[in-house]
Amino acid sequence: MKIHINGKYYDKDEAKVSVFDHGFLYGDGIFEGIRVYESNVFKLDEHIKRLEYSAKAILLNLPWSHAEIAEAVCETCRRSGVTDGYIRLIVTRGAGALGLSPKTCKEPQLIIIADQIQLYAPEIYEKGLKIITSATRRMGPAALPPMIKSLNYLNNILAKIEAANLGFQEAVMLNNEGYVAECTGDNLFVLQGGKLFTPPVSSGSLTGITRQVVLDIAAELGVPVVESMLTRYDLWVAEEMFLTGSAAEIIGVVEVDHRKIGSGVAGPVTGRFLEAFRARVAKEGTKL
Ligand code: PXG
Repeated sequence: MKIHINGKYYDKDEAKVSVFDHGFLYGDGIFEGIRVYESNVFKLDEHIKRLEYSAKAILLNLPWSHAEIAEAVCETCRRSGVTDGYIRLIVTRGAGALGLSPKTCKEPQLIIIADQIQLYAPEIYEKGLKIITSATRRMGPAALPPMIKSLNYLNNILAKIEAANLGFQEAVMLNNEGYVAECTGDNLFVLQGGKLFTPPVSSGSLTGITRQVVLDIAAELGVPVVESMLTRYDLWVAEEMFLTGSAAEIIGVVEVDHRKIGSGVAGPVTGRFLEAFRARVAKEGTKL
């Protein structure tokens, strides 16, 4: 494995950032989680675009062009021998003096790791996930816009811990108004009356790239999609439900807050979307 840090490649044990990096001290930074399938980096341009938007939103000037970042991602995969896996791309504010102000941080750090990820055991994709709603609300756009994929994940981590403490692997997070936003690391879809429903990004969720792929697949399959505010009730009575994310891909949900969803196994529409998704990732993407 070779890790990219600002244009240089290091062995795993040699890849280090300063303890004065504001990414470490304050969570002052942004990231992307990207997948590579059969030597194709999936939706690389979309991920870099979102990274650029995140950077703009936190007033961090990226000293690298879109093309340079794309090449660095591919080169990290090549040097790490990763043809199928997970790419973690991080941009931190860089090392500076103690204190919140980013003014003393002169050089942002671009870190790229290519490795493996398995969020859920393979059988969960057939059996489906059981999840709960967490009492921890999703941070709202007035505090920290959830569209920014920032290094501040404590909000989501607290919800994840809450779920784990109750024996569940994932949690639904509501926004401040009590509408469904998303899960801790995934967007969410429900099927009702032949239509897919998903909270709009304005509910306070990440502009998920897998979410967009699902919208594209829905158009292709002729399944209508409605982006509307959802309540917990809408989840409880859903015919099917699934989560989407670069790490989780498309995973069926079979129980929410102890209410069985559909027949209690991952539903047929979920299956069709997962199949269509797998067909896309195998052939689309930026060639290494
Ligand atoms: N919401 C949140 C809060 C996320 O963090 C998604 C939705 C799905 O977005 P994408 O663009 O991936 O479809 C995410 C992304 C991990 C991991 O290490 C988490 C994500 C992606 C990759 C890895 O747990 N979440």
